[in-house]
Amino acid sequence: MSGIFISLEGGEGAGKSTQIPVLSEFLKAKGYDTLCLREPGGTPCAEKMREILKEKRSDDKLCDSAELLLMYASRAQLTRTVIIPALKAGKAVLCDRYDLSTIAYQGGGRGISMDEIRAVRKVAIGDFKPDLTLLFDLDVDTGMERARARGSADRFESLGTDFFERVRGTFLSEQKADPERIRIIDASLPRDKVSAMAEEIICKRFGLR
Ligand code: Z5A
Repeated sequence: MSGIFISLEGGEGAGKSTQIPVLSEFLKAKGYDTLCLREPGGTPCAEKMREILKEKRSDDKLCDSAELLLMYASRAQLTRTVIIPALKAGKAVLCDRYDLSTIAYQGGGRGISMDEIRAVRKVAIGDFKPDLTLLFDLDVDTGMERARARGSADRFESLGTDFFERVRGTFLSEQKADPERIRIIDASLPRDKVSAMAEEIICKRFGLR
């Protein structure tokens, strides 16, 4: 595949969605045709799964296994019908969250074992992974404050501080285990500094000038 696949990861309010259009413009200026996606979602079917995943309801609470399976159903659909064809066409694909979010949220946050996650991942996407993951790291309180300022909370945003501390801890330990592919960015910095750090990492990783 001749394209490049970059995922953006981090806790809520870390600034991923803010950076995606900036990085897309940056990559366009380097000559890439870009495609910006988000997870869960990104195709009409996967967006329906996203709705179920984000909806807060008291009559039929989503159990942890259903949540895991839906995350991977959405990822399978997006990966196989959109991401892989785009990479084959030479595009730069930027995705707001990908597989590392499942390890952090369903693994670290919910407590689902890595053996179970690996088994479902194998069916959904096999060994496919991003070429580069930018991990936007931010302390939980600041992230929650930023997200709260946006308005009403969805099913994930309503989870407590302990949950998000576990998520952050898992992101950081995964980064330590694979530091070449997962690159950390201090998301507490001003937006333009965050963009500059991300652009520098992308240039080094893909040999861009
Ligand atoms: N989830 C999961 O559990 N398992 C999975 O496998 C996957 C996902 C793929 C998707 O929610 C939820 O699904 C997510 C995890 C779960 N839930 N949580 N939490 P989403 O897509 O709706 O939301 P999100 O991915 O969590 O994004 P977010 O909360 O919108 O965060 P963000 O995109 O990183 O932040 P942002 O929107 O760019 O910025 C937030 C605010 O901060 C905004 O007002 C910005 O203007 C401001 N901001 C941004 N950057 C800065 C800087 N540098 N300084 C100051 N202020 C800033």
